[in-house]
Amino acid sequence: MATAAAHETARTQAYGTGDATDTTGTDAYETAFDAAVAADERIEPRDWMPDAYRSTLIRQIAQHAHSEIIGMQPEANWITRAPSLRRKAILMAKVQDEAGHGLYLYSAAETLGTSRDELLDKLHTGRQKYSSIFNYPTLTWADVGAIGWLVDGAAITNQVPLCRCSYGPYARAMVRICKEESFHQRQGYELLLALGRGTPEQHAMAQDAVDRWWWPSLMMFGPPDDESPHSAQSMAWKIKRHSNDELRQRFVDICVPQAESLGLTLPDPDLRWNEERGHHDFGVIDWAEFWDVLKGNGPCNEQRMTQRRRAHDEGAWVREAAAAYAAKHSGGRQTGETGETGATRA
Ligand code: FAQ
Repeated sequence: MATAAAHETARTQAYGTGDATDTTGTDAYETAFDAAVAADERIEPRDWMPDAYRSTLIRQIAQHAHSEIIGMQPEANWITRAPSLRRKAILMAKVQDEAGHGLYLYSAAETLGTSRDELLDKLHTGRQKYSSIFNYPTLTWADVGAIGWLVDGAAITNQVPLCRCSYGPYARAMVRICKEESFHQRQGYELLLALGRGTPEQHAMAQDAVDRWWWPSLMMFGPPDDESPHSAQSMAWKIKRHSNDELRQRFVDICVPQAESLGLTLPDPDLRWNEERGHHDFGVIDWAEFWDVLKGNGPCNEQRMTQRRRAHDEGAWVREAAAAYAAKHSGGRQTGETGETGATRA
């Protein structure tokens, strides 16, 4: 672990030269980068960083952003069929929040020298992924509750440590995202609680949703540690703070008492408290299913991508209008304050 003083010296030597193109200083740059990571400081967009650090971040942040916008689809499926005005308003707000998360994350990725257009193109052409979880269907209203409780719950467990990610823009985006995800998790829990305490049919519907979403939620954390090619390096760079298996275990431990309070059963006969480990043991995850979903063979992969490409094409006029508006108003900004620009901004 570098001391703060050592880090400061290395940083000044590297960044203080002011010439980022000076390749003779690469070692000093690298030393400063390593020292900043070791000292738990944030790497910022203009700081020097190894190419592989940059590309790992672009891969992870882009996949995360894509997950947020594709994740709007399964829940949006229920907006028109929400059982009350209150539930509908909540669900619409949640789905809009996911779009917002996508925007923060695409913006964070853009600070690394890529563009949103490029990232979306990679999503649409299958060169970048989105989370496996969104390839499962939402068959009943209870699925909205199960997504909130389990999927948002898993997302928070994974993402709270990302608020301490070494890359500043990603870490800062995660702070707000986690606050909103926390509200999403609670709405799902409250929805399932209402169904669980409802009629026998409603209880059965809630149980069926939990039965279908439990295992895919555990897969969200990624492959087991010994099959996770990126974890070791990402943890060394402090992009990831915990391994996939550590976070999965944390999630299971959180969910067990919550399921009991809901009066619902987690669909795993091997789930039991292990006194020695101080954690719950749980059954074997079907990793063949996980890899198959990643290959595009999940129940909804095709539907999600078709819908995404269609939405992108249908949104072309919005992007053109926004670009025309920005071009028109950038003139006002450069030449000082025009009445119209001022009024628009107010
Ligand atoms: N799905 O070596 P690792 C949400 C891939 S947001 C698909 O372990 P890494 C909010 C991985 O990319 C949910 N692919 O990789 C919401 C890699 O592929 P590659 C999204 C997966 O990056 C709620 C390969 O497997 N959250 O839910 C998955 O170190 C409700 C090897 O894996 C994030 O993205 C997967 N589940 O760790 C929205 C969080 N897991 O490049 C709407 C940020 C792994 O070798 C409604 N991301 N892969 O071909 C992360 O924390 C990490 O990227 C992990 C994977 C933990 C997902």
